[in-house]
Amino acid sequence: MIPKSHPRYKSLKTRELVASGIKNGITSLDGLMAHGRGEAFDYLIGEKTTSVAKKSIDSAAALLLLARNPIISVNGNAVALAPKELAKLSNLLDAPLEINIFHQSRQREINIKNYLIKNGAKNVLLPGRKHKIKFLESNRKFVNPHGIAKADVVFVPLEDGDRAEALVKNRKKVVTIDLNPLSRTAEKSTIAIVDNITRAMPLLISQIMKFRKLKLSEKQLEVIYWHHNNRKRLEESIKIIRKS
Ligand code: PTJ
Repeated sequence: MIPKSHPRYKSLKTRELVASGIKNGITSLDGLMAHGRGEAFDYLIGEKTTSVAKKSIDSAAALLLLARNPIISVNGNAVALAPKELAKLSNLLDAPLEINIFHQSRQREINIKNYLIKNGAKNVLLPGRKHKIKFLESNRKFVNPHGIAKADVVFVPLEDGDRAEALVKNRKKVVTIDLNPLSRTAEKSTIAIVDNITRAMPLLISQIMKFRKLKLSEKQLEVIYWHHNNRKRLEESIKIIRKS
């Protein structure tokens, strides 16, 4: 048991989630390394949601509300770290969750699906084996014809750069959460939220709820979205790291 008084309590509890994900057949072993990489960048941004990330969350909320066919693409790390929040976002937007993993395993896809349903998800899609997106060779090319294939906006936390780039080339708008502002995912995405998925997801959900409550028009949402300059936000995040 990790004592609450431990100075790195939060970080160690988050690690535990990834480790449990592996034990439960949700997360790949490689996911541990991806998590370690994320931890290093989290340390550098001060382990808190920066003002820059908050602005990107606003833009992402606006874009997701503007989407005609939004989809939430999930992998083994994202689901281990934020299962309830991913389910909540899916139900809130009426957007399916589509499982899309890099390290191929049908059994893991099924485990992820069951885990999301257990955490409140109502609409979970598995990738098809016939439908593919263009410009991608890995297992991530397989998509569901009712999900990513027809989506205009793909929300995909903790992505790999190849796929973010391929999705954009397939004319999708891509929203990601990635702690590394230097990653190709962050660079290629339409909107990159440089934050930990565990902190950004609740904020994104509450921002969407706030915009809904305010009954913002499409025009007003478009203004918020068009205000986003991904390159500038990444540069601002890098500045924060330099200062720290
Ligand atoms: O379940 P699978 O098979 O699809 O595998 C998933 C992983 C994440 C292992 C796979 O997509 C992968 O190898 O990813 P990468 O290329 O290592 O990229 C992971 C990115 O996520 C890195 O840029 C990390 O900085 C970032 N990251 C890691 N943990 C977090 C994070 N970003 C936000 N929150 C985190 N907790």
